[in-house]
Amino acid sequence: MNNNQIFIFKIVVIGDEGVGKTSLIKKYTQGSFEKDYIKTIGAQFTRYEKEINGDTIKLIFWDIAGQSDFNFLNPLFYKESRACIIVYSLEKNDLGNESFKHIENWHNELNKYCRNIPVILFANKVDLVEENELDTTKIQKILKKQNFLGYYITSAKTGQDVIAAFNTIINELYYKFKALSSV
Ligand code: G3D
Ligand code: MG
Repeated sequence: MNNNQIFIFKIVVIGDEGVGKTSLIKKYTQGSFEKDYIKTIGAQFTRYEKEINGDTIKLIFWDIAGQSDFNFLNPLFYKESRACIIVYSLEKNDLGNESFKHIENWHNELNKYCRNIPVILFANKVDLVEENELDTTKIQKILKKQNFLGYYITSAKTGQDVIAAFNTIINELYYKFKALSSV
């Protein structure tokens, strides 16, 4: 099999303002990234490259710059996304509660523009709560209902599970497109 292939994946990172989207991308890309901002769409994108089995994976993470809710995102934001990360915050306050409630809204919005792309859920800011007191049945329920690929409990602050979480969705894409490219 040819192992010098290049794959380019656009991944959109969505969720309420303040849940940690930008911090998570920053943590994952560890400073070795290229960042840019598209004013007309209100989005920023971060380029990052990694290697899997000798293949080059060029990643472009899109996230919303500043305030934007699920009703006001430009369709161009979602265009040709290969995967989606929905982030909410575990904080026990309005931001945390609202961001969990809005997961479905974000997912519905995504589905208007991207059909059948893998979606993974990040429950972020775990450093602010007692992890052993977390009610994961609530997460399991939404996972099943929305048919998400899976979920990770993360902290952009401590770095907990951030790399594993991103790698799961990236590996999913890589093995899918690698298989397609070799038929
Ligand atoms: P957004 O891009 O989703 O809007 P940001 O969110 O990445 O800008 O994060 C919003 C605030 O939450 C930031 O604080 C950031 O430092 C903080 N934050 C993000 N992730 C975590 C986390 O996992 N744990 C903790 N404790 N804080 C987090 P400021 O104060 O800079 O606004
Ligand atoms: Mg941000």
